[in-house]
Amino acid sequence: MKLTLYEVAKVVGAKNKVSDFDDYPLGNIEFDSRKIEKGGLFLPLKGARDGHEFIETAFDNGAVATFSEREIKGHPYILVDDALAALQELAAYYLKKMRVDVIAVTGSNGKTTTKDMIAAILETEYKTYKTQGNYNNEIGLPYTALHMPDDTEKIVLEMGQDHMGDIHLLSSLAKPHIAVVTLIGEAHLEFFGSREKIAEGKLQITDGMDSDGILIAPADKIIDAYLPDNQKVIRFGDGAEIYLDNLVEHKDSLTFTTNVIDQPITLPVPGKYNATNAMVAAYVGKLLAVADDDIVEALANLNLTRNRTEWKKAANGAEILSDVYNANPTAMRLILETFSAISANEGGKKIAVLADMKELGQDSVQLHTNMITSLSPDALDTVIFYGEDIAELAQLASQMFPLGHVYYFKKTAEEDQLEDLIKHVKTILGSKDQILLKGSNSMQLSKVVEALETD
Ligand code: 2GN
Repeated sequence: MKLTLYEVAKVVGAKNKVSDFDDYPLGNIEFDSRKIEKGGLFLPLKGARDGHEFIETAFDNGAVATFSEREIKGHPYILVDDALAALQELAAYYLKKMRVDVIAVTGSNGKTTTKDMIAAILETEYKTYKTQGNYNNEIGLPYTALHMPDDTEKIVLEMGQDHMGDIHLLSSLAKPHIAVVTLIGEAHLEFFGSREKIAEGKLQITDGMDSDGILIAPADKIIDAYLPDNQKVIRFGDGAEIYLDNLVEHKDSLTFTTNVIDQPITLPVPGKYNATNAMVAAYVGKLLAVADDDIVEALANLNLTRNRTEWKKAANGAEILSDVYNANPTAMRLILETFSAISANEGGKKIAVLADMKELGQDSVQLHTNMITSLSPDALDTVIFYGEDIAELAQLASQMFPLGHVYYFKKTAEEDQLEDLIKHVKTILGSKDQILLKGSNSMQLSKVVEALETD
């Protein structure tokens, strides 16, 4: 990170004496004390637990300084009113200071794919960085910006929305030059009540753009009312400025032509929506002067990130919210609240499958049992637990839910009941149901997702 402690203190308006800080370069900024490395800067956030409780651990792990919302003794710190606001101010400053070109992507489905495609294309010509995992919220996006390599020229940032105004904040912070809106999704899977509201929220992606900004958006009438009048707008889809005109689907790939580029494009993945996403990504490549051959080659060799927080479809029609990437108490609490807030389908159940979060240290069992306050029998029909440290949470939940609505499957060094879990989920999962899966990557819930997707 090309920032000194003094510079950080100045940018965020430290309330303690800035001149006390040495002018040395900082290592990475982290809010998870497990990730701090030598020279790092710790950022205590209020997650499922208050990050201030972990300041000592951060210094044990090599931090040189921390942000803090209260005075602390014995370590260098930057006193601020609001650590999250400080992170956001710092990220906005850093993007500007490093003069990187920002490409922002939002949309209900396919934003991750589109982001990966754009990054793959830009990488052929520029030093490119992109959002990792699901770091697309008010914490993840500034974190991403502060983690880009020093020589980054283009940054592709995914912007997610859970509430109205989220994208406004992210766009104002990142100030994109090019913004892409993929699809406007189904209302029942989001928390905005209507597709209009979803569209309105997503179109806030232009709020931080200058007049030289370019918006790329679907030819979906629903967004017409929210289009900016001071930026260039390019629509895509049937009858729009950019479109697909010859799509051939194969089992594991597809080929298409589009008016964006003179050569046919082949993608190593199936699905028509992927062709649309690739066409949009190719257009971004053209805007940024990437050669046609490079665009075609980047798309042909695409490596997509799998198993992120995204809605998928089970073979029987059930909706799967798969989130098997991030495992920390905050992320589990957030996804449970998100899943609990959406309405069930008519005649459908809501089922949660929760597995162990790894590397939580000596407090692990406690950090799992704390999740009980995010489990409500009003919002969830059935909860299935899998792992070892999560067993006590399963016990607590079984006292709260009606009989037969809580299940526990073991995974210890001696015994692994994953296959039994898969069989059980298949027997109870109806075609109208919605199912959430969440746990550490190493718990292999992705196998459950795959099993449900394939039959
Ligand atoms: O949802 S997130 O994962 N998010 C990241 C940004 O992009 C979008 C997704 C997320 C994670 C968010 Cl939004 C916010 C936070 Cl604050 C976090 C997060 O990392 N939360 C974490 C904890 C909480 N609450 S990480 C973490 C690790 N920690 C336990 C609590 C916790 C491990 C730990 C355990 C014991 C000790 C120290 C650390 C210990 N120290 N014990 N004794 N001394």
